[in-house]
Amino acid sequence: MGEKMNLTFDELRDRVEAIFRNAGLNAIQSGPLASVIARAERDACKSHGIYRVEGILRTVKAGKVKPDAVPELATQPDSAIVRVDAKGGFSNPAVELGVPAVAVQARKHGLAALVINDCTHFAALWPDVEALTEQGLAALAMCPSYSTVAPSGGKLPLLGTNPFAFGWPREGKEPYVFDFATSMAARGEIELHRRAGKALPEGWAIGPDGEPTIEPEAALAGAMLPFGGHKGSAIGTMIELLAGIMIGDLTSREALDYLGTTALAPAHGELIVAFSPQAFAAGRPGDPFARAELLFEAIAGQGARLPSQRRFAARAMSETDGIVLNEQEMQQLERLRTLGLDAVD
Ligand code: NDP
Ligand code: PYC
Repeated sequence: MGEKMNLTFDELRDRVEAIFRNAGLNAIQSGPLASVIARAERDACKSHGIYRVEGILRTVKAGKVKPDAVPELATQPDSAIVRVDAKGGFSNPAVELGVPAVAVQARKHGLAALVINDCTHFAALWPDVEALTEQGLAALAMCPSYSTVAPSGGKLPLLGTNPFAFGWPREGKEPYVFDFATSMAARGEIELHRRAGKALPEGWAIGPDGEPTIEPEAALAGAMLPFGGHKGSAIGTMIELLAGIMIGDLTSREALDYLGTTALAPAHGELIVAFSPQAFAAGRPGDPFARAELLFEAIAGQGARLPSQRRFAARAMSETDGIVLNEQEMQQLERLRTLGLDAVD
C-alpha cells in the first residue's frame, strides 16, 4: 500500500487550496472549498473528501461553474427568508455568507430559511447544519443533485441522491447530527467501490437492464435505488419540491439536462432552515435542551449509537494523530497541483 502520511488539518486544507488557486479559483471560492474537503477527510467521510477535487477541476474546465464568482446576499431587511445568490459559483462560500444572517433571523422570528440559488454543489451537508448548531440553533439542510435514482417502483434515473441533514445543539457536547443521501448510499460511495474494484452491497442499484446489480459500473450506468423503498422515494421527491421547485431553482432532472453528464458537479440550489428551540418551547413546560438530553441518553442506554458518533470519533482521532492519507492520494494531490486544469479531461 506504500507510505502513509499524517497531515494536520491546516496542512491538508492549504494543499487543497493551492490546487484550486492554481486552477484559477478566486480566494472567495477556494478557501471554503478547501476547508469543506479537508473537514470531510478529517471526519473520515471519504465520499466527499479529496477524491472530489478532480471532479471540481473538471467542472471548472467544462465552464459549468464560475471560478471567480462572488456570492451576494440578496435579502429584504428583516425577512425570515434569507437569500444568497451564489452567482454561478460553489455552494460553500454562499453558505458561509448566509449563515450569520439566517441565525439572526431565526433568533428573531423563531425560525428562518436560508435559500442558496445558482450554485454548484459537491459537498456533504453536515458542515452546513453544524454551522448553525454552533450558534445554539437546530437546523435542516437539503438539496437536489442530478438524476441518478429511480423512484420506488420505477427503473429509470429521475431523482437525485438528494442529501438531507439535521442538527440539534448540545451544551458542552458534539451536536446531534444526521446527514444522509436519500438513495441507499451516496453516489460517491459507488464511485469509491468502482475505484477499489469492490462489489456493491445488494439492494443499492439496478443496471441499465432494470435488474438488480452489485457491479459499480452497471450501477453507474443504470439507476441507484432510494433508501427505504417508497419512504426514501417520497423524501427525495420532497427535496426536489422544496429545495428545487419551491426556491425557483433546478430539479435533479434539470440539473442533469444542464450538465449533460454525471462526470461534473451538479448545479442547483440548497435550502437550509434554522429553528430556535427556545422560541418554539416558550411558555411550555420543560427546557427543550434538557429534554433532548433525556432522549439521547435513552437511545444510548439501549446500546444504540447516535448518528455522527463515528464521524466525531474520527475527528477526535485526526486532531490527535493527524489526517492520514496514503501515498497514492498524496501523489494525486501533487499531480493536480502541478498540472492544474491540464490534469483533467
Ligand atoms: P451514510 O449512510 O454513511 O450515513 C448517514 C448517516 O447515518 C450519518 O449521519 C451516519 O453517521 C449515520 N449512521 C450510519 N450508521 C449508523 C448507525 N449504525 N447508527 C446510527 N447512525 C448511523 O451516508 P450516505 O452515504 O447516505 O451520505 C454520505 C454523505 O454524502 C452525506 O454527508 C451527504 O450529505 C453526502 N451527499 C451529498 C450529496 C450532494 O448532492 N451534495 C448527495 C448525496 C450525498 P456517521 O457519519 O457517524 O456514520
Ligand atoms: O455522492 O451522491 C453523491 C453526490 C452527488 C453530488 C455530490 N455528491
